[in-house]
Amino acid sequence: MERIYIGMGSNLAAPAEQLRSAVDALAQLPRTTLAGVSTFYQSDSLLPGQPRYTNAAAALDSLLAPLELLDALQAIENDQGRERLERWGPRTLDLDILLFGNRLIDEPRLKVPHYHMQERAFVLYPLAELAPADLQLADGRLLRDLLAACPFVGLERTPSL
Ligand code: A4P
Ligand code: MG
Repeated sequence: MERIYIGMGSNLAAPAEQLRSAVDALAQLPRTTLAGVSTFYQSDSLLPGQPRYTNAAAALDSLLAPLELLDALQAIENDQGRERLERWGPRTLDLDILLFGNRLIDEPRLKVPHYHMQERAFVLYPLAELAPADLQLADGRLLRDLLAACPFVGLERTPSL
């Protein structure tokens, strides 16, 4: 059993509803227990001209292998109507594997820890609600140091239920 943290984001088609549906789908994954869900947060898109995002994090305890989990997450994205028209385009649902146990993964389809997490308040602050205060990433970085370097700016808590 490994502890996995998932970053969730949506900026189309009722984003908070999308995240709620995604949480339900995560809870149904085989050989997996949903261990927690963060507050939902709204923020502006990193790319101008897109609708605002709603983001959250989820914690899973799972026996799935990393690529099995990635396949399952992409199936959930597709079920919720994700269309990959352009990289970084608006999306009904984006599910990213932030951390997978204590693994460093560098495969063509999967890089863990997730490459941009350190720059993104909308990833780090939800994650910090679920992870232990002294969490150390597989590459040695401390979550606390990433948070200290990434101000809580532009995030707005939003009702999650
Ligand atoms: N992939 C590699 N590593 C991972 C991982 N750790 N988790 C591969 C999940 N997937 C991973 O992802 C492209 C490919 O990345 C996958 O096929 C998988 O094999 P994608 O989700 O299809 O494409 P994407 O989301 O358009 O690209 P990317 O790089 O994931 O975009 P980001 O970084 O997610 O940025 N602003 C706010 N406020 N909130 C947001 O959530 N998100 C984006 C999208 C831009 N601006 C935003 C937000
Ligand atoms: Mg993604």
